[in-house]
Amino acid sequence: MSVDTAECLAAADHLLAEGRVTAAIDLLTEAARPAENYELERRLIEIRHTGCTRTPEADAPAHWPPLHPDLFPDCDGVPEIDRAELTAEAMGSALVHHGSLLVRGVFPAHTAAQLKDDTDRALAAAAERRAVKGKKPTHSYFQPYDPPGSDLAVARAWQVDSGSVSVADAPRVAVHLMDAFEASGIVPIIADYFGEIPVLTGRKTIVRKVPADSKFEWHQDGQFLGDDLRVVNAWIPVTRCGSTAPGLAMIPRRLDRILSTGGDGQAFDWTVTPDNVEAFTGGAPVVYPEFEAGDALFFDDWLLHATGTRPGMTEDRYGVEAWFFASSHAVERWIPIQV
Ligand SMILES: O=C(O)CCC(=O)C(=O)O
Repeated sequence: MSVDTAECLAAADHLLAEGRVTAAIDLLTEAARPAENYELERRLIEIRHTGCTRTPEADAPAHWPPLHPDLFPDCDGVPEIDRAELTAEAMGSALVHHGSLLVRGVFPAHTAAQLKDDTDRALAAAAERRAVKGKKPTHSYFQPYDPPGSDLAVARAWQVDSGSVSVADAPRVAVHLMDAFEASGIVPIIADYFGEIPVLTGRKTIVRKVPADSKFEWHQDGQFLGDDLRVVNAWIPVTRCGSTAPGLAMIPRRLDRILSTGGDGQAFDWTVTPDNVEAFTGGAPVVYPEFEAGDALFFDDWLLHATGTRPGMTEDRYGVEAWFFASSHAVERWIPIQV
């Protein structure tokens, strides 16, 4: 450990002792940004988790979801706006009346390219770690994080095998992703939408490489995220998708319940059969939006969706899935982290 690293860690601890969590995060982020530094990056994850600022439940909005008029009354697909038009009202209106909101241009091209590269590095570091027998190496791009209350350990191998890494396990990726969110300006909008401080889930916020021939599995994330949720997912492909690479297949509707799951031929107990989808939605058309790198789809626990694999697709898709929770309703096992 270099002297600078030791000094930075000590300075951050000093700030934490004074209760200044955000200042400690800012200090370590500034120090970690220029070059890989495992000690600083890893400490950042710990502080973001253990020091996470939360809104007390008594101060959270009494009513959920927030009430908004339908700002997209003529839209019978997915409402779509540009980043400059994004407001908490647009988000709330689209989610509650249409199930999701597509926002163009949330991450610029250079950020998308960096996160794609980060994904490859994180997956390579995870593979490298698995191949090492005996004492495992520490690595900025992959280091399992298993705080009390988390059960990421049970999902990790499956997750990595399917091309995903949680940001809680990828300390350097977390630095880049937090910078990307800061530059995008979406966190204050999500805070406005929640009416309180948001946190990210370190476990279900992931970078992912989705193969061209991925399985198509209908699901709603509310099936497994928990009960009494106040969440929004920023689903952000960092490569173009929807035509030659799988984007997202979805029913562009606000649903009001979690559909029954399991059944013949389903790989997981949280997926919904195509017959059930058809029966429940009355045969509503499935949409497959096309995305440029850096566009975002915002949706919540109710949206019925699947990886949008279609015959003839030839390219993989890279992307970020970032689940924000209203901090008063954060769920411990999903590893809340300050954003
Ligand atoms: O990225 C994908 O292909 C699937 C995403 C998904 O299922 C989700 O965000 O819940």
